[in-house]
Amino acid sequence: GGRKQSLIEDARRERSGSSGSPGPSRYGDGFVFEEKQGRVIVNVLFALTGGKNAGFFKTGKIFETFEAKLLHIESRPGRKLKNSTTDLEFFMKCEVHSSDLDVFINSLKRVADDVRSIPEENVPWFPRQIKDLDRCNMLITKFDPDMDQDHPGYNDSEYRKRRAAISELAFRYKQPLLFSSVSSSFQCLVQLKVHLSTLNTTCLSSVPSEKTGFQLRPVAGLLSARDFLASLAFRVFQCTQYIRHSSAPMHSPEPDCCHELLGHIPMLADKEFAQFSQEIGLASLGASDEDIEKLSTLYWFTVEFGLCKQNGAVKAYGAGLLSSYGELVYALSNEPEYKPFNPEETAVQPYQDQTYQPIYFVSESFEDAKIKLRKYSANIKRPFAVRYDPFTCSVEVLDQP
Ligand code: HBI
Ligand code: NLE
Ligand code: FE
Repeated sequence: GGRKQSLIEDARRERSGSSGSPGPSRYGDGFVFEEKQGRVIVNVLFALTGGKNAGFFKTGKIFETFEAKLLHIESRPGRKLKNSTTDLEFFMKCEVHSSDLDVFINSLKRVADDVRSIPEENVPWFPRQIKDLDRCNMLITKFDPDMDQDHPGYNDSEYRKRRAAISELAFRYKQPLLFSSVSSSFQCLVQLKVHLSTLNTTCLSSVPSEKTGFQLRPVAGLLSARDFLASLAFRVFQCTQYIRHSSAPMHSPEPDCCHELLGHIPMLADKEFAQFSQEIGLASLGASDEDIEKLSTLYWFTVEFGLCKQNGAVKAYGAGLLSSYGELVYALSNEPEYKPFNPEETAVQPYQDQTYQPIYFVSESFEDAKIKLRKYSANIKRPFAVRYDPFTCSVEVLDQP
């Protein structure tokens, strides 16, 4: 798993075990598919190996024959299968006659490899237990020093090598069964051989964990908003370990350990703030893509770039401001636009993540922001409610249909 993945979140994490939509009929692989007027929506995954690129057109023929209505298609470079390397992997969401489903899948198996069919889920997968966070590893390809020519580290091969090594450590990280800040920090220090230019954030995990129970977990880079927010529900903060390029210290569009250390970690050691963060996380579990987008915008304008009144003066509390001297000065300069924090309005404010924000939202107090956010979250439509059980570090799902 891991790396720059997608293929619709790895086919919703390969349908993650027990949860799922109850349906009237059972097909092929033992999966249950939802049937509507004789048709089913199915996610088909397959791979093409050994230069068999013509295979793609053969699969197309099969879609045509079975009158499969294509709803979505994605591809990505292949990975290692048992003994061969696949050239490309495909994900196709389509609608077929339910009576054709088995033959349709079997036909695909004749022209492609590793064919799997997975029913469409009506609730997106989400982690139920803290160890499920090992699967919340979908990275976004953005601000990547290897791919983005504008990245300040693009022409610095030493920097890129170091980043790759640090990423590798984060990819291999597994949630410990019993969290111990001492042992995990020790392990990381040994693995990293204490590279002076790469401050290790895991060894600082004990700071918030002693105050609020928040844990820091190493992550290789920018995660999808869904995975990033889901971790917060478990009081786990996905923390980058690498440092920004020395040529651009005042502002970086991507998170780095300066941002985590100066911005997030002190805030997560605050009880009120930790709760605020966890509540955004809990609200995100199983939410629709639209609601995830809104929650992540709210996160952006509060946790990252929030301003707040204190004794009548406007102060910055957002981590993105605390870690960027350039933007901090700008945000408090009266030059940008300021609006009162109001979740309904803030959630749909377009934002950009390349440079300074043109607009900031100001809360009356931190308490006020928390109350407003809680009200907003309660209105997000989900067919169930969630509750976090701190004793088992798991999410209880209540009144599921
Ligand atoms: N991933 N690692 C990491 N760190 C973040 O701060 C982060 C992220 N993914 C998305 C994200 N922040 C925000 O832009 C919101 O969308 C949640
Ligand atoms: N712009 C911030 C900084 O330079 O520290 C990082 C923001 C990460 C979202
Ligand atoms: Fe951040």
